[in-house]
Amino acid sequence: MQIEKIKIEEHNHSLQKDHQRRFDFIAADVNNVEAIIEKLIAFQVAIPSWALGTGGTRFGRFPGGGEPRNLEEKIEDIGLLHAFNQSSGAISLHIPWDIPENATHIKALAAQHGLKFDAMNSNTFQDQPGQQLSYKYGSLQNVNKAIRQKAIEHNIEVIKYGIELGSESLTVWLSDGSCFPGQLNFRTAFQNTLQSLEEIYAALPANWKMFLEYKAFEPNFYSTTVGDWGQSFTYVNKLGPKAFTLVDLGHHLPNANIEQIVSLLLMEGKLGGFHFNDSKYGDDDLTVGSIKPYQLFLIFNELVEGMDAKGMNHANGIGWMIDASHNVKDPLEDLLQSVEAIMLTYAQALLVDRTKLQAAQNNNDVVTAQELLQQAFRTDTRALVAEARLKAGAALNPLALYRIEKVREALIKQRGAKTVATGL
Ligand code: LRH
Ligand code: MN
Repeated sequence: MQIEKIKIEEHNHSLQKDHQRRFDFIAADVNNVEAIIEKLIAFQVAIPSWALGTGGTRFGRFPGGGEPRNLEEKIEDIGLLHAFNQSSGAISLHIPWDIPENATHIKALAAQHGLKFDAMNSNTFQDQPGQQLSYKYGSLQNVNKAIRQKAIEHNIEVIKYGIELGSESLTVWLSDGSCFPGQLNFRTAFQNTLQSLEEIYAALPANWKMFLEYKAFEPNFYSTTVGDWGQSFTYVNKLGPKAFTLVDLGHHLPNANIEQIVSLLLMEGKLGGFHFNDSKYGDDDLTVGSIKPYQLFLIFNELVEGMDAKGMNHANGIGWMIDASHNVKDPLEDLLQSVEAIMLTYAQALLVDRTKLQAAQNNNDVVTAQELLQQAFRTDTRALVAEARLKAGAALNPLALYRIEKVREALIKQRGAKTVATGL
């Protein structure tokens, strides 16, 4: 399904007057509004290929209908999102859930929808049908060298798919760890994992990056071999200049200060990418900004401050990706909401008066420093983000237009009510 340009123009025309009033109101208080709009237009968030279906939990899955049945339809769905907001211009594939049988065809189809291929994701956390060398006790950490070798070869195969598609990065998330004390020798697990990652690292093309994603727990519930930022940071420093740490917001222990982690990884030049989502308890993979919007703002505040301090380009200095799953909402509506939350929060972080903040910090003027951040967080940036969409040829209100155009109904009519997408 595609959305015609005329539908977007008619929608924008119907909302233009209201939008202009709101935009003029906020623009009056923002001194570099054009520069901010340009940054918002350039900022693209990669959509995970595994989050286009109604995911589930071990307790149940409730497909909502019209889910993509293959990689082509997944690319169409992400193309649709991008047509609505012009901020979702990349797709992140997960192998083997989304093997591009005909890479040339898939690459051309994505280009038709204005999509690039962001990080490729390997999968050594599931055994494939008939797999003899099981990952039950881990993959790159496994005490069995043949199993480690199998996992290394899988990652190198994923890099090959990525090269064919024009991707330039590999995300490695390992479920490896242990469920009980005594089950694992932590040092041996670390050394096996490092040696295995070194073989994968050696297979990276010169212009590629490796993102090592950490996670505190699940599916292992006593230890995880890449369990926190410190462990990931240790690995990527030992691996070399093409290895970076990936921060998935849902992979932290309760009350972790993620914005401080982000600030230090950026300072060390080892922050490679993000998996944006939100959570209240564990790795809940909920809609971005739906539970802890102020934490998301504080993270973007550190990102803008840290990237400017290093002269990094906001749009392509770091891998911006969503990693969410949808149990009760339409996946496309949920992804539209997540992209919107990311754009609104990035805009708020761009509004922070950094000169005044630095002065307040240097004078230990805690109240002024706090007020400067909260002033930006309490600024309604919806009209700024909408103006960026308008200028980029997208919809002023993507979610409203998605509903008006009855997109899900059309997808159910086209694909059926019982289709189930590969992925989580
Ligand atoms: C692990 C994770 C990882 C993906 C998977 C789908 O929890 O965040 O990024 O491979 O979700
Ligand atoms: Mn993730």
